[in-house]
Amino acid sequence: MQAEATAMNHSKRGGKILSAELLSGEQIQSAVQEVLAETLFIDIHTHLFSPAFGKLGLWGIDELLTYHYLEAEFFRSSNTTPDEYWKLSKRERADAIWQALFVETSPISEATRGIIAVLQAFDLPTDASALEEARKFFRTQSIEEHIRRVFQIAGVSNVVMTNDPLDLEERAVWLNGAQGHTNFHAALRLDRILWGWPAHWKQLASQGYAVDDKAPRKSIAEIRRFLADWTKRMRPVYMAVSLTDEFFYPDGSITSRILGEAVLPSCREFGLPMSLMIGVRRQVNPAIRLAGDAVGRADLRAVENLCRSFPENKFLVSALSRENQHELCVHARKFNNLMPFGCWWFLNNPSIVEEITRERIEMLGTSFIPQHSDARVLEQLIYKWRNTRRTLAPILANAYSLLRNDGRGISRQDIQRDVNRLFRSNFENWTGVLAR
Ligand code: RAT
Ligand code: ZN
Repeated sequence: MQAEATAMNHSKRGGKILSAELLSGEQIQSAVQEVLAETLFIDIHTHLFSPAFGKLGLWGIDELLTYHYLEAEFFRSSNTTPDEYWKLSKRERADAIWQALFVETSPISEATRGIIAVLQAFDLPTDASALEEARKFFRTQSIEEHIRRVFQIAGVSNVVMTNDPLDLEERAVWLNGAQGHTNFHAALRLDRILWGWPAHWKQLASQGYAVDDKAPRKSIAEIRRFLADWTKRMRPVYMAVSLTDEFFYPDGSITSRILGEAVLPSCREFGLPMSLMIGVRRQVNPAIRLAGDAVGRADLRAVENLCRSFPENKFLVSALSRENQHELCVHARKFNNLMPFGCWWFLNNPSIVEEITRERIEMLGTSFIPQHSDARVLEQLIYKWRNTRRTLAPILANAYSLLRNDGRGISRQDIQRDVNRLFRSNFENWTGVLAR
């Protein structure tokens, strides 16, 4: 009787598996793939901009090819020196990169393969000797419609931008009124304030905030006033900073003081999480500009101290070093105000994403956010999310197969609930924002 009922549960009705039916071992894999393909994700950290920001929003083939991940690879495969390269126009740089990394070599690295996937998504030649056809295609797109199409192909509904209130171009747009795009959300990025204070406090002073280089108590109140003004203006979904591998809390530095006395109290006041991206080593090779940052292992006791000292604050944390991933999971088990997110930058490669995500599932179940794209150029959403889905499908399927072998049936509904949590509701609940 029971065997019969189980067989029924495994059966397909009219070819379609009903969502509450228990899946067989073979069905799990395709159900996971389908659910991942059909669920629209929230991309919680990008460097994209809504159309209101005009030229700040990057898209098209020349921007895609001059992505700093590809520039780093270009200098390894070309005799062009950085000095020579920076003298070229954007178009000439894109041509040089195409020639070196796509014509003279097979584009098998993660970042180069991504370009191929984007070209293929728009039915453009992936093996052309020049870029004219691709350029013509992008030239004829209108941005609003193109954004809709890219989001649809990428399977994302909402993206979070990175918004620097001290960037003059960006500031001008914000001062002009809200950016008002329902699918783009702001994140108040505080690098120049938190670690760049000595070089940037004057900008706040010139805007009428009574601050000085040492950020004494009086300045702290003024920084909070600045954060309140910008929170009102941007309506961010979180505040954020990227920190070096040497970051520690508390350490008596200006960064530590502004974080603990101004930023975190403001986050509490406005109900916003604080995103900490930890582990960059800035400009180890300044000659290659944006591509010149590296990675270092951080001391994540800083995160432990923050989560314990500020139990009312919520922290979204991404660590750049592979060596920090296990302890980040352990800290998340200790502190429920800590949400690990993403496989950031140098970690966003299938082999490493796989390792990190398996570990997170084993240690945290579904209480983490597996990935963000970090896209700088619109169409990167297509390949980055395609790769995430491809890498995650077997990992999730394996987790469900193990569970099934251990005695718990799995339905498509269960999978849908979990995928929603990982790629949507963990973020929605954490930020209190219900994405549309
Ligand atoms: O991944 C990147 O593109 C880096 O250059 C950084 O922008 C990093 O993601 C950051 O947000 O600081
Ligand atoms: Zn980023």
